[in-house]
Amino acid sequence: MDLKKTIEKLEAALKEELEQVTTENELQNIKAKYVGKKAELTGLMKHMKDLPDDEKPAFGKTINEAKGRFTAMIEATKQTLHQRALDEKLRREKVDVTLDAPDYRLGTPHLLSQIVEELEDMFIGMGYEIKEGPEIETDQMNFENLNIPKDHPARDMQDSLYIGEETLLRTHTSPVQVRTMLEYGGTRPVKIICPGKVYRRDDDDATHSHQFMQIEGLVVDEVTTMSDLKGTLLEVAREMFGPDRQIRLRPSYFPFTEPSVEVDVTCANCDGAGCNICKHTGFIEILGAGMVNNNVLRSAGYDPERYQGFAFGIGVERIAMLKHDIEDIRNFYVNDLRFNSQFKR
Ligand code: FA5
Repeated sequence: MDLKKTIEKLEAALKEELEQVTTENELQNIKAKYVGKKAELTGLMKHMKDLPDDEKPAFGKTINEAKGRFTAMIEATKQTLHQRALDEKLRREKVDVTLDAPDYRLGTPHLLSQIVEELEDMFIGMGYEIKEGPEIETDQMNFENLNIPKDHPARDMQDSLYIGEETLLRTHTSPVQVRTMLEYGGTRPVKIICPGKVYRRDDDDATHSHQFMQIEGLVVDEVTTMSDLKGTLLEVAREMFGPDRQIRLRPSYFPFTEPSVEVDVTCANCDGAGCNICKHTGFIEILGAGMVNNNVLRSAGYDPERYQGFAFGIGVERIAMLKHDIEDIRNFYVNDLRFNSQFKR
């Protein structure tokens, strides 16, 4: 047997197989075939016993050297395969940092919530507490305690949605004022605002909705005057419509206030000169207000000889519409993102 030739043949065959190999599993099989226990190369050692003693060391050495070479060739291929797999993985997972980021749609509070929050911040700054109450109210709280008995014509001013004989969806947030006065029991001053949803049997149109939002305010103290009310409402007008706004109080009627006023603000569009928006009056109506009627104070346990109060009720949609020139109140309720997303905070 020509050992050298046999090894050369094996080496050539191994080389060819290593050039073809693509996976580590295949490489494992090749390793077993060429340098494993049952490999042809390993089997050549069996011929050693037939050789004269002086040839044995060289024969063994040649086989061991070949085994070392074969193993090194296999190991090098293993490294190549490994590197190739790594390159492929990196290529697949490559991040193109020059690509545009995905367009995430960031949410924003609804315009009505924004206006409520702005007004809440302003009133908290003036020492008011925020009070909330139930949307399903008793006739007693919604009307009777506000000086509107059952047969009173003023009930027609607020068409109501009754749920039972004595329960209804509140038509305004004024019952929260009643509840707070009753809670305080006529013994301590009140300074609150009540934001929330209210409901009326109004037909929906561009300026009316059967459900809308109000913020009402109530201050009851030992010395509370109409000029306090006026100063407070001027602050509201300036916070909402800009620092140069003026207000005007017009006599009005609410059963729960006496005297009652309607409050107009100078038109932000024409600055009071008169334009289409303010119907050439220079003013736009924004809310109702007045000094709390003595009957209301009395029925909540406050002595009108000692306490006076003022109250006001703001329609939140109305403010939002004036502030942002929105023509139809129904835009607030249809959840059209094209509308809502215009009012990013
Ligand atoms: C009241 O609800 C009184 N409680 C306000 C008040 C409180 C006056 C304290 C005096 C003292 P009025 O019905 O005018 O008043 O409603 C107040 C505001 O709610 C109106 O100025 C208007 O902006 C808004 N509003 C009334 N009805 C509707 C409706 N159907 N849709 C949208 N907004 C409305």
